[in-house]
Amino acid sequence: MSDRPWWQTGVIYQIYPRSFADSDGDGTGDLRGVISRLDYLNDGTPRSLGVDAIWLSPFFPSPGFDFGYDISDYCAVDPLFGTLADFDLLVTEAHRRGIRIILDLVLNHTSHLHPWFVQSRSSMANPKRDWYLWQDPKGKSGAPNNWQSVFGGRAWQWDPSTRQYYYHKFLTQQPDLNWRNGRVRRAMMNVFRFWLDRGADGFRLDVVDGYFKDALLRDNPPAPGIRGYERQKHIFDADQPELIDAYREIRALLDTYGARMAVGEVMGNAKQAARFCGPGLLPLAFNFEFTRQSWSPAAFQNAVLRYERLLPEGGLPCYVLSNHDNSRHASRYGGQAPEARAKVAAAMLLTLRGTPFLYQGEEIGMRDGRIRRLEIQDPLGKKYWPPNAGRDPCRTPIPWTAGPGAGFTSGNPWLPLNPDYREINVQTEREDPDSVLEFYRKLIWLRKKSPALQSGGYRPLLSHPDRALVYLREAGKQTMLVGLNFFEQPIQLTLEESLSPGRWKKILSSCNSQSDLHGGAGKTVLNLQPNEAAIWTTDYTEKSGLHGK
Ligand code: TEU
Repeated sequence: MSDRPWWQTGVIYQIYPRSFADSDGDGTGDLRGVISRLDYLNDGTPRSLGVDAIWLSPFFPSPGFDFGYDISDYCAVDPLFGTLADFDLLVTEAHRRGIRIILDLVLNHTSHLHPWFVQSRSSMANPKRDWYLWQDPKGKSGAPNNWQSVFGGRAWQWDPSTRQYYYHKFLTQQPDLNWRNGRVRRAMMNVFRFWLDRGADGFRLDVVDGYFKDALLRDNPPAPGIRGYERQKHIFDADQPELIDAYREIRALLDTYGARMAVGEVMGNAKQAARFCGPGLLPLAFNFEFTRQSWSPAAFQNAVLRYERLLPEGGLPCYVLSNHDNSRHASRYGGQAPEARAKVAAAMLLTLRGTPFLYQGEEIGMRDGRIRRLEIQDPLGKKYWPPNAGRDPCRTPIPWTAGPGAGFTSGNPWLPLNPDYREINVQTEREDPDSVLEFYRKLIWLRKKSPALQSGGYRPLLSHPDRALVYLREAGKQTMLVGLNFFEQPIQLTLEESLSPGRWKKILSSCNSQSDLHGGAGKTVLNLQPNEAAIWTTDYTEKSGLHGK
């Protein structure tokens, strides 16, 4: 249907392998578990979810202090998740189904047990010393500057053996690499090549705006915030000018392999994310604004309008509602009818302009799990409990069935199953035509058939921004009208903008309502049921296939 690259038209699904599917009964998910669930993700028929690519959180060798985001070997598979042969099989089986594979490259830092760091810390004369950021003590505190770790405390660790500090943006077990060292940069490019040569279709780049730090290591200025890291403006420990050249080098390398992509995890704000993506730079960059919004149509409308203005020509939005670092949006937005809100959120994510990323479990309306103190695994939770249980609640195992181990494992799951897994699980929802899962499935398959939803223009209808999100998606002769009611009451809107003449057939509704519209000169009255997500089109001919079944 489209001559655009797959990452501009497809739907991408994040898999956190540890919690997705366990094939060997050790209580932890693995690559063979992912293979066993590929038909669920996309078997080429509308019975499957229909996603176009999967992003796998790290499965590389790691001591696991940060659950795989502390890597000790970039070019292997941790035995916990399987073998390189399992990865090769996953690529083969996924590609056979038209599913592309995106790997999670953590290139800002390694594990402290990576051989590079072990050598670097062994002596000041070691050839790898300058692969990391070492500094002499300074001033009273000793730390070279005021930089803070994202995980709390100073970002400098004293190493008594060589009597210097090393920099770590995250845990002390995650020393930052020195990207200004050409050997480091070449080693990073070789990591890309290793996985591209094995068939990877793209990469999610962890902390992509953190690779370079100020050469003079200047103190960050203060900022109003609640704790350490948030109390600074991150103008010297991230977001350095050299990033652009590095992104150009990465993009050029990807382009030599054809149709390969990268999506940057930008810790900064939407303005920085917009700056990093576009022609010649990162193909995509996450905009995390949706994870920070209240449940309000105006809040989402403003975030979208702002971002559409910020993006460079050719830049594509990349919104997410949930991921492995944030509370699940079905819990965040809750409300009296969480399933209904989950469907409205899904319709927004899957019909706005851009490439949508889904997080495993959101398609069944999965909530955050309940973690007792003794069950906490995440270092953030261990450090800040109570009240912060860390990220474990959004990382609990996927419930596939209501049966033993929720179909996730035959062993003892590494995190507790959600208490509601007997009601909220894939099998139960596949048998319920009104489930969240069925609505995601219909949306994704509708999106596949609609050039307007996949890659059309975006035109907001702003008559009632505080009451509903209403917008058009247009491509050629096809126009889709999306209406999202965020409230528990029915609403009636009179659209100031006139709709093209003719009958606008409602082809999808999250509550199966049938109210069609009639366009033409003058104003159109649009009705939405409580918490209803609805899509209309005038292009509902058999040819278009837009019948929403
Ligand atoms: O996260 C970077 C980031 O933004 C997180 O520090 C986030 O703020 C934190 O998880 C609190 O919610 C990436 C990975 O997604 C995260 O899982 C890793 O812990 C982190 O980098 C270090 O690699």
